[in-house]
Parts: sequence; structure tokens; C-alpha cells
Amino acid sequence: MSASEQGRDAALAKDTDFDALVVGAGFSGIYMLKKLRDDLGLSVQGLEMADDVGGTWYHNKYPGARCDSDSWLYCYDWCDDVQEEWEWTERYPHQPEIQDYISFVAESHDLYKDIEFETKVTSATFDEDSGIWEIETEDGSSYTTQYFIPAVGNLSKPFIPDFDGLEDFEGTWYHTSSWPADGVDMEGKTVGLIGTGSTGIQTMPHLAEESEHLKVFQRTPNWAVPARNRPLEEEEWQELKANYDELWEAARNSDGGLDIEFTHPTADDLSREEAWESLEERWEEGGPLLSVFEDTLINKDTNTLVCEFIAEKIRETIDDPELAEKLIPMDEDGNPEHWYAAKRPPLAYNGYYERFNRDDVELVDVGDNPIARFNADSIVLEDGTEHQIDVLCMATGFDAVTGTLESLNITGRNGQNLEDKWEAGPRTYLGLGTHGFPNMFMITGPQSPSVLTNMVVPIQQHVEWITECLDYMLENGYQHIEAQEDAEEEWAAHNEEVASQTLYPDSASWYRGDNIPGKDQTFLIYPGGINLYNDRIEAVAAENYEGFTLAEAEESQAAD
Ligand code: N01
Repeated sequence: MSASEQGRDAALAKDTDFDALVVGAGFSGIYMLKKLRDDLGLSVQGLEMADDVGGTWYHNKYPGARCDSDSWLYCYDWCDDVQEEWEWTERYPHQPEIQDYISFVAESHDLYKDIEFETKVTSATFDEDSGIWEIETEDGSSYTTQYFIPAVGNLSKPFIPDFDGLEDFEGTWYHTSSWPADGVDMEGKTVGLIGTGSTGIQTMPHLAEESEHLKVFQRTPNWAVPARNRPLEEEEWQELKANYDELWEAARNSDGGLDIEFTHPTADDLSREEAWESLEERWEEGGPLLSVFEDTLINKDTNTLVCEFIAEKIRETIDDPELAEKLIPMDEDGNPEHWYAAKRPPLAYNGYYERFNRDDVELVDVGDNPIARFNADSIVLEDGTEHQIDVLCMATGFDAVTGTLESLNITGRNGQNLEDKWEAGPRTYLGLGTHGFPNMFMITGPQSPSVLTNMVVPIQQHVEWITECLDYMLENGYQHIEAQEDAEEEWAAHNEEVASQTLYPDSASWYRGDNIPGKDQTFLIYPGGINLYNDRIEAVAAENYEGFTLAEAEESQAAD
């Protein structure tokens, strides 16, 4: 037996059903399965509660669901065979197309056979005596595994506010993430939309189109900018394909996982006319205005200028000046109520603001006059105003980043439950592991760049890092890996420190857990960018996984 075979033999636990178990079959889950099975030769099992692959893109089928990242970078960069055959049809990919893409990859790489569908995980428990994980599912099955990898996404647990009387509402209603695939009949109906985040803004023009009358219940106005989605012509697609490696190289080494060149480092040195000209250029091109000034999220003056620009655009678009002011998140003195992009910046498709000029679309401002209760056929506001509705679309967001992980009922060493451990905010080392939960790896976990970036880039980064880490453990005979407590304390402090240098913490958002009553308000995501983060995780790997404890079988079972 060679040294590496001996290492592998010592590293792999003997009596498990699988070497690795991956929960979730979205972008992260299927790539993780492939790497563990094909690169490391491990026995793997995927568990997925839906009846197909897709993850987020399986569930979010609300009208107009679309990804706000460029399609040619919202896909894997390793999939040459798929890349040859696959053609995105639009700049921003539509939900059914992304779902087809993920399915196409899973089929091309023969991954379906390793996934149990319609299988919901109800608990995951680390057994300290055997040093292995036991995973239980809703149908009463259980699986043992050495490595447990929840690949459950960051926006998978819907948030539905605890509205008084919602159970009495007799109309049809859905949260956007459970909207039926074959749609909802809205013809001749009055539809209510609650929420004006990225999802509400995306779906609003479609609801307006399909209904008789649309009422948009807005608590906080948002800064939406046009997406300017367009079909990808054959010539452009071929050019993108020809430059694919360079585009991906740029994306992987960027801050946000996209191929972006900033127009200016700051607006500080520009005249207002010069700044306006660059903003106008980007506005016409479509997409987030973040690429105009590099310091948009760290400099209040620059950010204010961007907000003023969008406010001017809203005023130009909306016919009724009073209505325009209600759609602009700015106080009477011209101060932004929340900074541009400190809440997730929404893209407007199909003329979001323009729709408010129509008689059949109504803005219901619930900022100062909140929703008090539901009746059988209406929403009643605090001042008693009643809004009759037949159909309700709840675009009220998610218990983001930590919500799904916490609801998996994960128990680590000493009987500690993950939800309890994270009661005062998540504690992770690099968003990859958490102390007390050996051999559990998170993909785009809390305090990693995740949702502040084009998600497929950090997903790949994490899957590849985990694969290399396990390869190292197999080579060297380590059976367990666990984040050290002081390393995760240091990482949490660093995360907060970096966040405090930005404008993110100044604005209430789900990035900070503000949207969930009682949720601890720590900044949930690493805001330093993919490039800096990548340097850090590579350095950790180069130092033999500094900050993690690696242990052989007996050692790890004896550990605290
Ligand atoms: O959720 P949100 P979302 N009464 O939490 C309102 C991703 N996504 O689903 O701002 C009245 O942002 C709430 O009001 P307020 C993307 O990452 C991705 O829109 O808290 N209103 C807000 O307006 C995004 O950020 C793509 O005052 C209430 C809304 O509901 C994430 O999904 C596309 C309320 C919730 O907004 C979540 O966005 C679309 C109440 N009681 C979305 N409670 C891609 O391109 C809540 N609200 C990949």
C-alpha cells in the first residue's frame, strides 16, 4: 500500500452508509457531489426536498423571476462540454432557462443517480463516540456519513410576516418562493403585492399585466435602476464564448464576481456634470449603478450623488409629483433613507416605475400606516382603510443566510444545536466551518462573500476549497476537521470590522438580519469581496488549514 493509500485508508471512517452526504441540489450541491465523487472517488449521496435539481431556481417561479447577473457568468466555468452546447438566450437569464441549465449539467455529468429527491432532512447529529454524522429525513429514513455538507443556499427559508387574520383571508395567496409553476389566474382580479425588494420589483410589472388592478403595498421605497435586458444575438454570444476564459478570470479575481471595470475611483474629484454623464451612460446600458464609482459603498458623498441621480430619474418618470416622492427613499432634506446598494440593489425589468402611471396600478404606502390585519377579502391598514383584494403575492423575503441552516436541526459535539450556538448571531470560520461541528462544511455559509456577489463564483470557490481540503485530509490520514473557537472569534470580529468601514451597517436590511423579528443584528456576509476573501482562504490552506484542528480518528474522539 502506498503512503497515500494508507492515508486514505486511515482517514475514511469504515462503517458509514456514505463518505459524504450533501443536502440540496442547486448550483452548490450538484457541483459538490461531482467533485467528491469524480475527483476524490468518495461514495456520495445527495438529498433534495424538491422533485428535481435547481435549488433556488426550482422554487422561485413567480412571474418574471430572473437572475440579475449576466447569464454568461451565471453558470459554471469548469463545464467545457456543457459550455460547448449551451446557449444563453438573454443578458439576464429567466428562471426556466436557469433551471434547464442546472438540469442539463446534472444530466451531462450523470449526477441524478446520486440524489434522492422528495427527501426532506429533519435532523443531522454528530455522534461523538463513532465520530460520524447521522442524517434523518421526513420519511423516517436515516443515513450515516463521515462528511456532512449542507448546500442549502442563502435565501431558502421564506419569511411571511405574522399578519393578524391572515388565516381568515379567503383569496388565493402565495409567497413568491412557492408560486405555482403553472401560474395563478389573475384575469379580472384585484391583486395585492406586499414587498418592494428585488423580488417585488421584478414581479410587479408581470402582476400588473396579468391582473385587472394591482395594489402595491410599499413599506420602504427602494432604489431600482433599469436592467435593460435584451436577447443575446448569435454574434455576441460567439464573442463571449471566444473570450470565456478571460471573462471568468476577471470574475474570479473581482470584488463581486462579475467582469466589471469601474468608470471612476470616486465621484469626489468630478464635477456634478461629469458624474452625471457617467451615471447616465451606465443607466442607458442597464444593470446596477455600482460599477460607476468604486467607492459607492464606502463614501457617503458618492452614494448620495448616486441616490440623487436615481431620484431625478424617478421624478422624470412618474407623472404625479406626489406619487414620485413616495417612491423615492429620501427625506425632505434630500438625505437618502437608505444608501444605494446597502440594501440589495433591485433591477427594474419591463418598466417598474412606468407602471405606476397607469390607472390600474396603485401604490399603497404602508410606511407610516402599516398593515393591521386581514379580513376574508381585504387588507386593513392601521387607520382603518380597507383594500379589497382577490389574489395576494407575498414578496416579503427570506430568513436569509442563517435561517435554513438553523432549521435543519443540526447537533454537533456536546449535544449543542446550531440554532442555539448562533442565537446571538452566526459564528463561523470563513463561512466554511463552525466550532463544535466537526466534518461539517458549509457552502457560501454566513460570513463569506456569498450574496453580495454573483453567487456561482463563491459557490465554485467554496466547493473547490472543500475538495482540496478533503484531498489533503485523505492524503495525510486525518479523519476529522473542526474550526477552532478563537479562529472563528477572530473571523467574526474581522467581518464586523470590514463591515463597519462600509455603508452597509447604516441601512436596515436582511444583510444585517433586520427583516426577521428577534433575529440578532450582525452583518451576515463578508463584505470585503471575493478577491480578498480568496487570498485569505488560500493562505489558510497553504498553512495546512491554519485555524482548523485536524485530527486522526482516536484524537478527534478524545477532543473537547
Ligand atoms: O426580499 P426583501 P426579496 N409589511 O427582504 C417588505 C434575492 N433575489 O424577496 O423594506 C409590509 O429584500 C419589505 O419592506 P421593508 C436577492 O438577493 C435575487 O425582495 O423591510 N412590507 C421589503 O420591501 C434579494 O435581495 C434575484 O420595509 C413588508 C420586502 O417585503 C433577495 O432575493 C432576484 C413587511 C422584502 O424584501 C430577497 O429579496 C430577486 C410587512 N410586515 C431576488 N414585511 C436574483 O437576481 C416585509 N415587507 C438572483
